[in-house]
Amino acid sequence: MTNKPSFIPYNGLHITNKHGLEISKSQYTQAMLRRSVREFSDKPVAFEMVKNIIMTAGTAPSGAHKQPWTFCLVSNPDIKKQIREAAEKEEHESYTNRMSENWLKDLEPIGTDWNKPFLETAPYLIIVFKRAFEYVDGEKWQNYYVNESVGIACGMLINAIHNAGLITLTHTPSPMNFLTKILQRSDNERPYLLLPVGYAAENATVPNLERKSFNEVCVQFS
Ligand code: IYR
Repeated sequence: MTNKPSFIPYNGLHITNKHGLEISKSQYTQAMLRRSVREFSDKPVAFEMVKNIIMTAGTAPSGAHKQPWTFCLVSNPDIKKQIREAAEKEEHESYTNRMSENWLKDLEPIGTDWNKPFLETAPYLIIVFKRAFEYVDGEKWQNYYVNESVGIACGMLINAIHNAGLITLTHTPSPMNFLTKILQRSDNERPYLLLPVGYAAENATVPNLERKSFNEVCVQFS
């Protein structure tokens, strides 16, 4: 590995203004159709499709280009079952004792509870781990902006899942240390997010939510 900068010509997309405007509109239209869906079909998903999706997420920018992420891809039914059982145990405790009254009230319109059947129904679970540091010749070497880097990669992952016609939701059992144990991760990796991936169940429903308008999310300084 060299530390000297080595630059090559930038070879991005070459798109005209007009076409760029059309593309941005159709991307927005497509993004508006993305929803967190909790009812999964057990219809199989091609491994190649999930592989492409994960590799797309891995193109995310990261602090000092350290790419501080590991995507654990689980399709093994025994491991999915172990994850479901452990997640539901934590979630049951959270919904019963840990979450505030306000928090539970905020979740009412979304209709979630401690039951997580999708952890077994979805053909794939992607468990994203952030890599806090690397071992280099047995020594700890810190990574940088790990939360930002992994957060961006997860956003790209979710978009890629949606663009391939699949569904997901961001499942955040808390605490999620059990994933380190079940997936036998090293101490430089910390669980970050769990994403079930698959097709929507027939007649799946989603909460009737509205998204903020442009003026609610953007303050312009022209
Ligand atoms: N982690 C729990 C609770 C939960 C919390 C929020 I904030 C949500 O937007 C949805 C769920 C769960 O996954 O059910």
